[in-house]
Amino acid sequence: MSEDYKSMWEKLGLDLEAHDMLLNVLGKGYQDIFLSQKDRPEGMGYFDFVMSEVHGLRIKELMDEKDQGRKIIGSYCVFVPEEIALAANATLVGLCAGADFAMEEVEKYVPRNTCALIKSSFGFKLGKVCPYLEATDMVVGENTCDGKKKAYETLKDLVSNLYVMDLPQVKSPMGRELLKKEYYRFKEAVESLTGKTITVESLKQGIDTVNAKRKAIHRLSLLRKENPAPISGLDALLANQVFFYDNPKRFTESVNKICDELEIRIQNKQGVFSEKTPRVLLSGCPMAVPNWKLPWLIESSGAVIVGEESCVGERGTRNLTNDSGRTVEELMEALVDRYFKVDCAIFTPNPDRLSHIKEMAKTYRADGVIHYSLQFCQPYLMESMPIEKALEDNNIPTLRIETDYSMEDAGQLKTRLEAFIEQLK
Ligand code: BJ8
Repeated sequence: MSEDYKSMWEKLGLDLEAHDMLLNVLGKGYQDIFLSQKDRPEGMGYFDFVMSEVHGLRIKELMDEKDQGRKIIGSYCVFVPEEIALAANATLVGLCAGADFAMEEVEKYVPRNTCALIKSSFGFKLGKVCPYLEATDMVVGENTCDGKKKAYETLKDLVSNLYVMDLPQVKSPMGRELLKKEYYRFKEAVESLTGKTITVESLKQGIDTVNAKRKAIHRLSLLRKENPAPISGLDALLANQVFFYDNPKRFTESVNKICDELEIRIQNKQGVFSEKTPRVLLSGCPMAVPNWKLPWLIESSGAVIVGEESCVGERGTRNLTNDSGRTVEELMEALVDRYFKVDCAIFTPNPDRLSHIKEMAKTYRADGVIHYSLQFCQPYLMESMPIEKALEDNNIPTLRIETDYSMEDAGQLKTRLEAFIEQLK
């Protein structure tokens, strides 16, 4: 990394030594997990570049945007509408929370038995290693699971610009009304942060930009239904992860470029795994960068992942927003409609999620489903049991995995995965 970046990180208040350590681990992990794969699409070169510059060039771009008066908003959840941020001349970035960091310090703030994702968000702040978090003008937390809601009460003392969005827990007319009120409150907060009033044109443009990103991901997903699989699950997951922090227009172009290449691969029957490779659908908690453990273990145990039923995946991207509204109010209604369909496990009851898993298993021709929950994540752990039962009743073999970010259980997981994959064969 160049000296320029060092001074940028210093200005952002990062702990340079700890940050170097993180980048080294990240670089080594990326090398071992991604770059060692065979026959990757050439278009993945773009994502390799993005990852190599994830704390460099992209942060520099964000800092340049800030110099020009644009605001940066960080988010931990797919319920935070990027369309509203873009419409008010702000950039929305996902805050990763996909690795353990400064755990001893973290456990002074949250109990040991808190999910790894929440702990990681504290670790990145306390360890001073996340330039995205430090570059933000506003960080949005959301009242989703109990862990997150309570954690934000503590995080607000560590992150001075934390804004908390309330979210419904039930898909009722009252729940929809709450979401609508919260989106209007968020719109006002963003407008007052940027000093820019959202107009019909700017909101429509924000909607179209995010829809284009989602459409590109839909195109990529549909190509994964082919056999042999034209792209690995790891590479597709990476595209879904980069979705959250790359420049939206550039991201859309890059994903479409990969799709052009994959279409040619499909015509030539060229896959990354043989036609006989068992195909699995991964379902459950979101996998934030650099949480690649489980997909890596699955694909190095002889299966290919053909879809992700996850917020870093199809749960987050599946629906588009209707952009035909002619007033700000109509467009806001369309946003509420779109986001209210997200079937996160914090909702009760949550039957749409099961239907979606079944539908995905069929569309992507999966031979089985691997349900992934982070340890101590009550919503997804609770849902995993009835989901397993319902899928098995439908003759869809299912494996339930509960894990965290450490590599301690890698050997044990691999043994279970190999046995499951053997069964799929
Ligand atoms: S819409 S899934 S991104 S809340 S893993 S912190 S649920 S205890 S992340 Fe999520 Fe929004 Fe829902 Fe999606 Fe809690 Fe579970 Fe931890 Fe989780």
